[in-house]
Amino acid sequence: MRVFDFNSAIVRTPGRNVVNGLRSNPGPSPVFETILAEHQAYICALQAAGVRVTVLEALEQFPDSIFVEDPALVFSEAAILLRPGAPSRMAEARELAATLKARFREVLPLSAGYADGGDILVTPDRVLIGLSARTDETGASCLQRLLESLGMASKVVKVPRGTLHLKTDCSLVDEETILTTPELASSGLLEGYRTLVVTSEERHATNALRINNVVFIRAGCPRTHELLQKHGLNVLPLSVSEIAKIDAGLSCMSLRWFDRDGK
Ligand code: CIR
Repeated sequence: MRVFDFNSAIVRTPGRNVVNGLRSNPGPSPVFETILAEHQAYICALQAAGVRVTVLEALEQFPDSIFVEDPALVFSEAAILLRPGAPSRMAEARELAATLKARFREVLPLSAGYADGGDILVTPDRVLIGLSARTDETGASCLQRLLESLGMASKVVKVPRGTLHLKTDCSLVDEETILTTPELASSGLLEGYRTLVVTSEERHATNALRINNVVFIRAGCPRTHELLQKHGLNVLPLSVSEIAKIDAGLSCMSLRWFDRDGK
């Protein structure tokens, strides 16, 4: 089984308050109805790729709670409840606990520090953990211990300054290959992987999402589309223009795993 073979996912419906999600840049607020449409298209794309999607109800008190990738990390064997680094997002992990306990034999809590799922890139032989404004050294080493207890190797890397999460700038598109920015590709941080490098104009295309035999990419990135196609990949562009206004992309809107019991 490949690390991007998934048959199950969890997403959360955006609440109206999603337009007040955290953002690093000022600018026009996203339009709620368009976020909802982008989210719905994302769910349909997951389903069309062969994934059974559980849709959780909106949480109005947590504007960023549609980004379920950040408060948890899931594998076939177990789930880990993380500790998101933004104070307004901390309690989102608690809101996911019951859902995860109903689906996973083991749900392990991160006991100290902070770690966001957006900083965790799962690759076939190791899990990369990015240190960022959201993930600190204590959280990263706690996570390393939990991963070790699950039989997984990991490596801690530094996310470039000014980048929200590790996966803002890179995504695994096949078992050896990472789609990334020119800076990350030349930084040495992704040593051991083949890199496909986006152009500077399309640097926002690096948060792609491989699901089974398809790679979701952000719509409006023709050169990245071509790059991936030339690499032999089946590419599906999805619009995230409104979600991007609150610093989000494609990986953050779901938790994905392969459920071996097919529950
Ligand atoms: C935040 O700043 O936490 C949200 N507005 C965006 C989170 C995006 N998460 C992700 O890419 N994993």
